[in-house]
Amino acid sequence: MQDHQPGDKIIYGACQHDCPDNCAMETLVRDGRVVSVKGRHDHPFTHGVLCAKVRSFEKRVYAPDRILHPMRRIGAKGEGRFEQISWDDALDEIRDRYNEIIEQNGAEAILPFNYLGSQGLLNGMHAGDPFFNRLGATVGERTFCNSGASKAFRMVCGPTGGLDPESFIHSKLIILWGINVVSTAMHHWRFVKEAMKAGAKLIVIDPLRSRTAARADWHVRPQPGSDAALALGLIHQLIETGAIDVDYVAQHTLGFDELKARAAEFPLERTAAITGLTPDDIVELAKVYGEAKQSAIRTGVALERTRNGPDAVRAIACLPALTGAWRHKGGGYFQHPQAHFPIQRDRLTRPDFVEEGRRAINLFGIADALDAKNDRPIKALFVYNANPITAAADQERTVEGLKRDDLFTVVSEIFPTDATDYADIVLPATSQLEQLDLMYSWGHFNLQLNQPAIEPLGEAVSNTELFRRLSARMGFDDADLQRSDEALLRDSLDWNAAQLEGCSLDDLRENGFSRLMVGDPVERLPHAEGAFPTPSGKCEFASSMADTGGAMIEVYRQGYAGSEPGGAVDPLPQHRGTEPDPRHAFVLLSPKTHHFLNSGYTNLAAGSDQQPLWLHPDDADRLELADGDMARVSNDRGDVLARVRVTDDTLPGVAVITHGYWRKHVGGATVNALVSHKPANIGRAVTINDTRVSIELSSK
Ligand SMILES: Nc1nc2c(c(=O)[nH]1)N[C@H]1C(S)=C(S)[C@@H](COP(=O)(O)OP(=O)(O)OC[C@H]3O[C@@H](n4cnc5c(=O)[nH]c(N)nc54)[C@H](O)[C@@H]3O)O[C@H]1N2
Ligand SMILES: Nc1nc2c(c(=O)[nH]1)N[C@H]1C(S)=C(S)[C@@H](COP(=O)(O)OP(=O)(O)OC[C@H]3O[C@@H](n4cnc5c(=O)[nH]c(N)nc54)[C@H](O)[C@@H]3O)O[C@H]1N2
Ligand SMILES: [Mo]
Repeated sequence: MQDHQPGDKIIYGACQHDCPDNCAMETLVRDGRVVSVKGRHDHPFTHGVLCAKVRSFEKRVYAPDRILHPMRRIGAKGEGRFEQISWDDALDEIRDRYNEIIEQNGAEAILPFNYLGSQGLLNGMHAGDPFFNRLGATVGERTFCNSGASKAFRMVCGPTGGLDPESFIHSKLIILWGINVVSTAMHHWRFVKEAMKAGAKLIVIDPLRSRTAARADWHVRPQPGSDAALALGLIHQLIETGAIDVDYVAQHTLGFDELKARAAEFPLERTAAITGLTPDDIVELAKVYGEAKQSAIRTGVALERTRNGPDAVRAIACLPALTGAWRHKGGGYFQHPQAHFPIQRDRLTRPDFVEEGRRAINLFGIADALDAKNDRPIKALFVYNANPITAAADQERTVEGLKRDDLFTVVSEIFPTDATDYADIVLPATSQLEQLDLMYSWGHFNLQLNQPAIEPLGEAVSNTELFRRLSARMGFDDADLQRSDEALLRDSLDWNAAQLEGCSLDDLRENGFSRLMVGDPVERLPHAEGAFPTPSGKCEFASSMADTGGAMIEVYRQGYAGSEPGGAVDPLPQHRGTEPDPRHAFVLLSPKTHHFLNSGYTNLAAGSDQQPLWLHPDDADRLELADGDMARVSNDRGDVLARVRVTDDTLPGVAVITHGYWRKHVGGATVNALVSHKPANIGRAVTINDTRVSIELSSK
């Protein structure tokens, strides 16, 4: 324990990172400096524990490589050489260049690239939306994460938070499906462990032996992208063996006969052939799931990342309604609780500034937009809360685009990333300890206020302040563009919503967090009596939202998760097969790295100068590659050098390079040089886990 001294202050906050857990933090401040950052023990979900990354958050805040002043490029693009300039000069230059571009090419030649570097309601994804919408910029469509899975889930169950992650303690069977909870949602693990201590069985369904899979009672290892077939095969077995809750199905579901017919296309042998599992495994899995009525399923974002991914989520979402698991404590499915947070996205984004027909560009495919050969290439790129080089597809083409002399790039950042190296102007951003924010969570049902613990370092500004400054400099007079952080706090949620009964900003200032009024985490049975928030009020096995690909759920033009109608999709889940590519022997997965947060912390973590390549021993033998060899991993899009780790943590034919490494650390391309922008049919989700590659010994 840190000794407290007179004058010390404890400030309540909440982690900003793009992670479901959204930890409650307390910062000890002495003489205006952070002494330590700890987890709050009284938080019902995160319980005083911070992850390995955030435990030393003060090191991140005071890191020597923090960007603290505005800078102008003096070297070539990519070199990363800058001179310090004043905020005034930086804002003037941006205004002048934007006005020039608007005059010559139109405002749609300007594109914001942003995502969830901060996931605060103030400083996160929407911080710049009103500014860019007012400017007339192209709308950046952000489908990096969960946009397919959340729509798929909603097409079946509607916008419901589903099973409370805290009520997993009551489960007798827990299935963690395509999620590595121990690394990516570690605070949920405590609840899973508690259930296991009380006798629950844990099944992990994952091609890889992740940290979570290694702790399972049973690790089921299907081929990547085969989960829709597996879930449909399970549905077929459940129906065939009479393991379904006939009464629940009759009262609370829609389209059982159609689902039954679809599932009949997945008899044992076919399901086994597609998934690589044995028929016995599939029979056993259906038996265990059918028998355990108190069965909880959680899926990760990873499950959506193939062309079959969203349909896998749809098929899985049918399971707890078929067995009637929703009737029982600890029974059901947890996908995403966001629907319960009464976020007023229209107030945050001002979609009314966007006229009909405004261009929208999917940011995962930014390489196309930056391509000089594009009919209407982007002339100005504004990056904040994101890193287009590490997050998006087609890294080499993205980098080529960023080198264009006629592209004016501004990057607002905390650290000198690969992306800042290509900026014309770099702007310094505050860390979470230097800013006010309101945090929702995508892993539990608590709202949290993050209060600033210290003054901004150097000349860093929060994203809200950044866009106030830019709006003023552009001469925009709409009052919303000058909203104070306090006004934004009030606007960001519907404070009169039932979920916020008894919760006010004053309470949050005092206590830091408040659980949403969505029922007791232990007693709560959200769908015991059906009551699904779908058009039919039922769990829709055959979705009534299929004619718009689920897009009707997100009709607002907020550049969020695919706002254009998605086009009709099959009302029922289907396994749509994989596209064979005979030229490349390996499927490449790029899951999260335990010690990074996407591409964050990479500069602070040891050993981030080499990307690991996991290879199964059979493949390593065949390719004559040994542990520690440098391998060249390649396809049409690029080449990546990575250090071989021979391990049966992966399957034969499945190679792995974990996500988040920086080009400048590894001295070349990172994994996104190999992935393509090929959106899935639902939510235009990314399909990065369909990537195919060849592997050979590198001469380097
Ligand atoms: N430590 C850490 N935590 C993080 C992050 C981080 O970078 N680092 N990132 C945060 C973010 S933005 C997100 S979206 C979440 C993601 O959280 P997760 O979805 O848990 O993330 P991943 O590690 O990408 O994937 C989890 C597992 O899915 C498996 N998988 C991949 N493809 C398939 C498939 O087709 N079928 C099945 N059954 N399994 C598959 C992978 O092998 C992997 O072990 O994590 C958040 N938390
Ligand atoms: N191959 C592969 N590609 C992937 C994924 C994968 O697993 N594999 N995951 C996908 C997923 S799930 C996601 S969510 C995306 C993540 O993509 P991004 O959201 O782009 O995530 P990061 O790469 O971490 O970049 C966030 C940047 O924001 C900066 N930042 C943080 N807070 C602030 C702030 O308050 N202000 C400003 N101005 N900047 C800030 C951080 O320093 C960091 O450099 O990547 C996607 N791409
Ligand atoms: Mo994500």
